[in-house]
Amino acid sequence: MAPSSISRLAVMEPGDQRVGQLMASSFPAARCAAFWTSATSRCASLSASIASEMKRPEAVTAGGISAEAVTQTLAALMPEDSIIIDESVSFGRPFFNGLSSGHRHDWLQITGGAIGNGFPMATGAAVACPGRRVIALQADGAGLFTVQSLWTQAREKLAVTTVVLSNRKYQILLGELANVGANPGRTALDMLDIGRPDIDWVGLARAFGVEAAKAGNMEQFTDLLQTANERSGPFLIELMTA
Ligand SMILES: Cc1ncc(C[n+]2csc(CCOP(=O)(O)OP(=O)(O)O)c2C)c(N)n1
Ligand SMILES: [Mg+2]
Repeated sequence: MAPSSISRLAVMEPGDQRVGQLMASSFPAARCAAFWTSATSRCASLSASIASEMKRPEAVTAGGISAEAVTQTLAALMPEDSIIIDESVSFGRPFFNGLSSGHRHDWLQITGGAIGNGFPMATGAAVACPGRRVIALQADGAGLFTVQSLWTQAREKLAVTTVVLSNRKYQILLGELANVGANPGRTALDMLDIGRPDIDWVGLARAFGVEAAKAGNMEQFTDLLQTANERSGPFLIELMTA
């Protein structure tokens, strides 16, 4: 959101209906998010009874980062009534099924082909639902479209944990090239690479006023997720996924 929209949002009280209206008018994906919030809340009692029958896994405290290990830690540690924002693009394929063994939660995800709605959706969800922790699973390239949302999260002291999936590339598009049998040259590969220089997500978050730290292995990720859970405001974890 542009800074002008952010300041309009800032004068409203958390939970104010107008926040949803503003989000819907200034960011079309938020309209879909509002729909899903309503749909998922209707399923809450059903998912609660299913979740209570499932055994919650243990957090992973050793080893390298993998999508399965991250899923397990998230399922183990996400607080009751978390709101999960999924813009994990290529990394998070096990997230949806795997997190069903965690506490009862709601799930909001990218609703179409256009990327970049993760950060604003997390921000809007936190404004709409004070008292609940939002956990945003955010691919790095997509996150760069709307990273200024972090400033809103800091200003409004929103309870958002962002996990940036930092592979420093447009991994899914590399996969699409492989799927069509392309043999990309240097120029094509450079277009799908967002390294050189590497983006310092911890520095970026701090610049917007959000506490942040980097996780290079599962021990660090599990520690940082516990730390984030203890915060009342926003926290960003740069998770090194490649
Ligand atoms: C608004 C918009 N711009 C560009 C694209 C094209 N696009 C699709 S996926 C993608 C890269 C996603 O990269 P990242 O978010 O880092 O996820 P990863 O593939 O690394 O998991 C891009 C640029 C799009 N879908 N929507
Ligand atoms: Mg990426």
